Amino acid sequence: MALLDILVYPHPRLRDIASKVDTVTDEEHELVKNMAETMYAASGIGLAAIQVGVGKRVIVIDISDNSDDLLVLINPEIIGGMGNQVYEEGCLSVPEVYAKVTRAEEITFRYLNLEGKSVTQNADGLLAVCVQHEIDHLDGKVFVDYLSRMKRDRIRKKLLKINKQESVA
Ligand code: K1U
Ligand code: ZN
Repeated sequence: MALLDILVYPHPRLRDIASKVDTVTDEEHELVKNMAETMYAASGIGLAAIQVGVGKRVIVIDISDNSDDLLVLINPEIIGGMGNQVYEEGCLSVPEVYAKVTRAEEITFRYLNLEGKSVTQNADGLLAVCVQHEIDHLDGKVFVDYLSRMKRDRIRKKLLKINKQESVA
């Protein structure tokens, strides 16, 4: 297993649109293992392949208290949504920034599991937020896109400054 580098906003590859996986092979199994390891090491509850520079529609999520309930979504699609909820979101690609985002409260989503089988599932609360946040990543969208231009610019400048300091240190 290997820890992968997480791209930091405003990295241009976070704007890439991920491609569908044709067949779930050993390559996807290996990617999922490494993504899960990377997510747990970073104390995250989700990670999309785009965030580690891989343009495939693959997501890992674990919202359990003990980090022992990994959900793997391949080619996920939201097929239904109801209501609204506001949640203070974070993102491993936007370190130390938290902001309220409004999303659907309840969703129905469909995906392929690691065995390549199609699964349809309902979610609400944090899982619904996380699935929507991660699917956004696969479509080149970051949660700060929901904020005002002023807030987004402030975050962009702050992270560019930190990145610059880290690259000369
Ligand atoms: O970078 C990511 O996409 C992962 C992200 C998932 C997420 C968290 C909260 C709301 C929406 C999506 C994170 O894991 S951020 C870090 C984190 O562990 C966390 C932040 C807020 C609440 C719970 C966890
Ligand atoms: Zn994120």
